[in-house]
Amino acid sequence: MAMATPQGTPYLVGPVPFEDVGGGGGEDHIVAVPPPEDEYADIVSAMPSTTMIGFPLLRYQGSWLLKTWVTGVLSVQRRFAPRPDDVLLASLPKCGTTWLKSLAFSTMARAAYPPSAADHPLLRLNPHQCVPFLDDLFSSGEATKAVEALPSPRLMNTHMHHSLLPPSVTAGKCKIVYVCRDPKDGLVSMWYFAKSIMPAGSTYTFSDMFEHACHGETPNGPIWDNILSYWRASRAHPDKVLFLRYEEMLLDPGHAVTNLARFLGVPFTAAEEAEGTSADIVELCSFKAMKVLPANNTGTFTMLGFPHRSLFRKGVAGDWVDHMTPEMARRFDGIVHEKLRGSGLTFAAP
Ligand code: PAP
Repeated sequence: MAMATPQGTPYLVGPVPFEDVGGGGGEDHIVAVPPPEDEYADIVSAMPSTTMIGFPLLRYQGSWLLKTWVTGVLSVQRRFAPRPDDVLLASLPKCGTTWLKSLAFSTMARAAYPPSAADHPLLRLNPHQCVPFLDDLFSSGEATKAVEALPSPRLMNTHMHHSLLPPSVTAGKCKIVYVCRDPKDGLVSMWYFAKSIMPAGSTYTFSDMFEHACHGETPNGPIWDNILSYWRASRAHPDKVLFLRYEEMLLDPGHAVTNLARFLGVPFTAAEEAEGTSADIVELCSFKAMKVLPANNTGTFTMLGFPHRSLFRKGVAGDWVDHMTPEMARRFDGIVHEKLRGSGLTFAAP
């Protein structure tokens, strides 16, 4: 968004689509230059490892990280310099990241990009091209600079546990919005995502992935630790960490957007309410509207080589019923229930 200083010089106000201001190069911005592997080689080589769906996972500070994101996470911990007006979106993979990116971007940037405008960035760009993903980008010095050069307020996202974030972030320097989803549906979503990039002839099954998940071995898992880390932070600092639930957002997206805007310090004005701005945001970011856009149903991300359309599969709650036996669901619910015991957070009763 271009504004004018009192002297008349134009300057940018964020959030602006990352793609438009230096994250450029289309999907290729994801891997701009080789990662600084040498710098972290000793730390990385000491990390315990496993493999899930053919992807190497490394254990770091209590979390399982996709090997491809490890150098980025280490760089975020050492180099990310938060600004007071930064907003960090956080989630487990496959739990509502894309939707939250769309909603937060269109809410924060609505003065520059009215949600009903025919040239809204989300009509031509994938939400991931608008909001930079730190864990991957920070593995590249060039991409790190692009994030640093973004105009304030910046909007970014991470899959890291809250406990892995740099102390400057967790000390409340910036606001964090976390979206959590029934872990069973997250697993089903991950399965379809994995299938879209699995090598032909792979014998890996949903049951194999389920076993890994029961042992906490999923990207950014254990699932319960990732969720709990943000749940506790939101309870301790409700003004700094907002905890959203995907299922509640589906039930009442209008309420979710109003709540989000208020938390981010940009509540809808009476005039905006009268004009239906929040409803326009809900519509712009709805699964139905986003799924049919060329930016979302054609093309492939360089990162992990997955197709854009894999991010828009069904967008519903409860799809696990068609993929897990009642026994699997009971077992997984039981594990999660035990891990969350005493936290005040619950999913389905086991
Ligand atoms: P990511 O972590 O790789 O970015 P993420 O966006 O968190 O993925 O998860 C994708 C899920 O969000 C998909 O769920 P499904 O497989 O169960 O269908 C996808 O359909 C859902 N999703 C994406 N956009 C929306 C949206 N606008 N509204 C509701 N759900 C959405």
